Amino acid sequence: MADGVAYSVCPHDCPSVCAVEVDRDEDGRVRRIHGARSHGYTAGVVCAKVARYAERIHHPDRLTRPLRRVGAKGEGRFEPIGWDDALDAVAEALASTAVRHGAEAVWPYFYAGTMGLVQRDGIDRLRHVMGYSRQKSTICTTLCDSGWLAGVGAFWGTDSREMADSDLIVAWGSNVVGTQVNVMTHVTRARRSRGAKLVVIDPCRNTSAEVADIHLMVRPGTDGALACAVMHVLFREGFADRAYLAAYADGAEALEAHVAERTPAWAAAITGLDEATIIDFARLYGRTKRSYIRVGYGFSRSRNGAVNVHAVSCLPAVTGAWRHRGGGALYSARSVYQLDRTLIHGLDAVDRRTRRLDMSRIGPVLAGDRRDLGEGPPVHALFIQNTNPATVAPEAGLVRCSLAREDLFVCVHEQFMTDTARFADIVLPATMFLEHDDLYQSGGHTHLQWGPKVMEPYAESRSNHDALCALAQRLGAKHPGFAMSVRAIVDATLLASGLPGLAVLEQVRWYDCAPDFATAHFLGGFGTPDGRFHFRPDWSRVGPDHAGLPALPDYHPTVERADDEHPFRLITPPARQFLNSTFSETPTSRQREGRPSAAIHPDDATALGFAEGTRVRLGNRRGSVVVPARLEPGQPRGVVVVEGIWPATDFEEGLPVNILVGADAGPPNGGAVFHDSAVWIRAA
Ligand SMILES: Nc1nc2c(c(=O)[nH]1)N[C@H]1C(S)=C(S)[C@@H](COP(=O)(O)OP(=O)(O)OC[C@H]3O[C@@H](n4cnc5c(=O)[nH]c(N)nc54)[C@H](O)[C@@H]3O)O[C@H]1N2
Ligand SMILES: Nc1nc2c(c(=O)[nH]1)N[C@H]1C(S)=C(S)[C@@H](COP(=O)(O)OP(=O)(O)OC[C@H]3O[C@@H](n4cnc5c(=O)[nH]c(N)nc54)[C@H](O)[C@@H]3O)O[C@H]1N2
Ligand code: SF4
Ligand SMILES: [Mo]
Repeated sequence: MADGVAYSVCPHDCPSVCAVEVDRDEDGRVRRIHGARSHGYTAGVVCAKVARYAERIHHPDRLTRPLRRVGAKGEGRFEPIGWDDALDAVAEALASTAVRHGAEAVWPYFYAGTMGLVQRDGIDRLRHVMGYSRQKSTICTTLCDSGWLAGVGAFWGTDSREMADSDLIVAWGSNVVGTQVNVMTHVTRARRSRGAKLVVIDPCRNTSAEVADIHLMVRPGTDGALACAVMHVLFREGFADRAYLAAYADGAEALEAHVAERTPAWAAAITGLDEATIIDFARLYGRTKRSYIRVGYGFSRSRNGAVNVHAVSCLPAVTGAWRHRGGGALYSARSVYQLDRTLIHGLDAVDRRTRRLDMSRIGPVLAGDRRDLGEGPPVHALFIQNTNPATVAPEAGLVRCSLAREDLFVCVHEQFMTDTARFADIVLPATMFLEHDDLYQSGGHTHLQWGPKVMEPYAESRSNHDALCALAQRLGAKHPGFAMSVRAIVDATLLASGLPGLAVLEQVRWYDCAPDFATAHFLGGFGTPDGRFHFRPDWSRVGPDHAGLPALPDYHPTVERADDEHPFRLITPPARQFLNSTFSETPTSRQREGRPSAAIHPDDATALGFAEGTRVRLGNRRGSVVVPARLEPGQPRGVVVVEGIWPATDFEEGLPVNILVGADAGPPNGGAVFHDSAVWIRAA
């Protein structure tokens, strides 16, 4: 393969899905990764951790060979074996589990370690052909999806590049500087050319809040109250666009009467913001036609998250901001692609009667909770790709004891010896994105991109697709996708989707699938059945667990509330130098992040007798962790923040922060509640 610059796509689980240029040395080793300048959204920028990708792809601890467990489960002692022996052992374990307990006792478990469609979702093809348990993939987007679907009804919105034409950009519950840095490129353009304002709505004074013009430091889980009070002011002070409401929305009169009671004073008591701050923000939002809300995930990760997201999605419908260039909102653009995913996922082989297991509830599922298993068998075999549940899943304490069950077979296909891989019976080494082909879509922009293999696989690593095909052959799983290369699957998928094939995509690198202005702004109607924005959602269309959800946007007080025993609310946002649990192995990211800590308001710390660096124990009925305290004036009192999904091994007692997070499925359709835990704090 040629030296010099190679073109690809960042595969990590991030809305930006950057087009990248890989600078390699004469030996073909990665020197540095740059953002593609000619890509309208990437615009030459990638985050620092991916720029330093040499540290990850050439890391001395990368897995090189398949491994078989020789120590106790979770102990991390393995011996090398050959690929054939490893695949035989996995196939034998899956087949014998299916014979003894039924095919549903096998759970292929995956998420978005790579966002490449073939390498990420091909595991579904094996699942469906074999009749293994299906997966409800709730760990990230489901709560936000539910809230957005309730009112808007479709997954697209104002083009992210239109932020450059906005006068007011609101990053709502999203740490954009840390989690999707490219947003800032477009915010900066708007600031330079139009003097646009950036508002950040977040309990933490994080880097995004630092660079914002206005930071609204809400208490976690209270965004529904803030949104209602903003709407109160919008109606009261004449900022509601009544012509727009009449033409495009349903339930506006009921909403107006309802929010008349939701005053700024009412919201101030709930959110912790001043009444005047709420009114000022509402007026700024109301008088700015070109107002753009970038809807983040952070404020959805609570038990009332779907209600909060719906409440926020009502704002541009009240002001009619959708009508204006640079106005409206974006949560995710993922439905603009309209790809035919049959071949990738093996949708022609699905039996919809097969049970679906909720991935965020992997702890209760593996522990045999009947609410999850239904009438079906316990799970006796896991085949894991692209995710690290021992660290990242809720109720991680239960996940970890369950992964150690003697009657559970675990295979983990990974790039590193993660916390989860340590629990495996068989570990398989995986390629990284530059070592395999794939097709990428994005939530943060509208480009469908081709990311080719530009280097040979490291050591004995194999791609997810290759491992699945080899396993399918041993299991007798028949499907055309298992006999095709990734290139052939991508070509067939593009053609089946009515797009030019791979030969063309390869030349142009990306197709921009952006809808026209009127479609993007829902000027031909919203995605709901009647084409109107719904202030009064039919939650029963969104998910089964809808009983008790409020009829109109509201503060829905179902969070895990602080009480005398658990006086603090814990939030656990991602770290800038990590990508979920990834990059926690690279030296510079580790050095820049330091170590896990608990950010506490200085007044709370004083009341508890803590100083900077005091070792504290955070706990609740699910368990406890020990971390140093960090005094942080830029967050509300009564809130504690543990940033970064650090590996268990970085905590004093070897248990990750998610042991404190509940595995409750957020209504109405499930979803993990990472920012919704009540804890006590004591000196360790
Ligand atoms: N406390 C707390 N917990 C959280 C969150 C939070 O905010 N706070 N966020 C949650 C969210 S939103 C998410 S999405 C999850 C994500 O959590 P994870 O799913 O664990 O996310 P990643 O770290 O992106 O990727 C997981 C693994 O995929 C591997 N991988 C990458 N590419 C490939 C490949 O091509 N093949 C194979 N076989 N493996 C590959 C990586 O090495 C990595 O170990 O975490 C959730 N957990
Ligand atoms: N650097 C980096 N980038 C990432 C990731 C990463 O781990 N590191 N993870 C990737 C993944 S998988 C995802 S899903 C996205 C997530 O990216 P975001 O959309 O940014 O979502 P979160 O990171 O969950 O939370 C964002 C912010 O929400 C705040 N927050 C918590 N609770 C509330 C609340 O009740 N109300 C409000 N208003 N704010 C609240 C948190 O303090 C945090 O600053 O980022 C992706 N990008
Ligand atoms: S992690 Fe996100 S911001 Fe960083 S290069 Fe990848 S897609 Fe771009
Ligand atoms: Mo995520």
